[in-house]
Amino acid sequence: MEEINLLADKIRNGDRAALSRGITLCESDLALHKSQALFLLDQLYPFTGNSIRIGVSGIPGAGKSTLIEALGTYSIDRHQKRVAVLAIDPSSEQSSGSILGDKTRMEALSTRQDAFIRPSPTKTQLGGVAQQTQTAILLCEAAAYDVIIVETVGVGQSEIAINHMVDVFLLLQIVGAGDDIQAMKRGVLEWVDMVVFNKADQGKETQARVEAANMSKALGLFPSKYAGWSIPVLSCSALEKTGIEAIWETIISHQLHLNQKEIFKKQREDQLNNLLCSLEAQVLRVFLAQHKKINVLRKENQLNWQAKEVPPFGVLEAFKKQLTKIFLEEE
Ligand SMILES: Nc1nc2c(ncn2[C@@H]2O[C@H](COP(=O)(O)OP(=O)(O)OP(=O)(O)O)[C@@H](O)[C@H]2O)c(=O)[nH]1
Ligand SMILES: [Mg+2]
Repeated sequence: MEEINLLADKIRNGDRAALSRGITLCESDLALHKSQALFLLDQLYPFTGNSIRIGVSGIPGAGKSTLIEALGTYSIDRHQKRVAVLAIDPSSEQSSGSILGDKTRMEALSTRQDAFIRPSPTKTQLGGVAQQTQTAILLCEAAAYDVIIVETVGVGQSEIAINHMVDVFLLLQIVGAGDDIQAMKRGVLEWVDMVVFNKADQGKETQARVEAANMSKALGLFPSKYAGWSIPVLSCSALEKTGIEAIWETIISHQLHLNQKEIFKKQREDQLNNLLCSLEAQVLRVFLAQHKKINVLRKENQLNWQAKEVPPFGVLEAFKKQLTKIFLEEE
């Protein structure tokens, strides 16, 4: 594991190529890489946790990437932050294609020395993109990025995943699109910490303020995620970079709120626990897939129902009993 120690040192020293290699290692399905990735994570774990983890969600074309670029550039220029951008693309779970794909290039931000941009992981057999994004967050923190922004397309499942890995979850709406109703219907608001109406430009500034005020009123009827936090609704133009400072300040006051209410520590523990459970399930799957006796049983069961000697679903019930027997014998 000497080379992994070296990789960990390089990541901590801000070597971007090493950080990319580390993230790729954590995305790999190879057994050797899996062990190396866990070792790497343990080397880096003491240096994680010192960032603001921000999730940005919204329908395709809402302007998520444009906003992340504006917010990232702002936090580098005005607050001397180092910014990492990651993406969760739920479509890559099903195919190796990616709907975020090239659109996550963020040209202006990507040229900055203090920014690191990583596109969505592609499909893997074991982990899933949520788990891979969580390990990428940890690696970026160890590399001293202090603002980590995760972009995801709003399609339900990915919003739940993102909610389990960030401190603040920002829902991006488009002025005039009537999304407020849509979002409420989908139950997304249960996860949201702040809402921003984007594209408040080209004569739509007033409309944006009206829609934000209306949504704010409607949100007052919803119970908020944390006691004492009423969901702020803002407006901005990611393109013209207006309203960015207010978004940043809201993120900071949300962070303060979590700290004051002592929610922050618990939430971070839950995030880690969530990741460990997902990695543990992966270890179990690999273990079971390689277990000789279990594999013999599975083959037998399959042959039996294919020969119509037993009903296919009843086989599973019998399988459960057979497994219990195997593990009792092994104890
Ligand atoms: N007028 C206006 N257009 C914007 C604004 N922000 C983004 N756009 C435009 O909206 C389009 C989509 O922007 P993106 O930032 O790629 O949107 P996205 O939400 O990341 O899209 P996906 O990654 O495909 O889900 C682009 O043509 C942007 O130029 C804005 O504030 N005002
Ligand atoms: Mg995008």
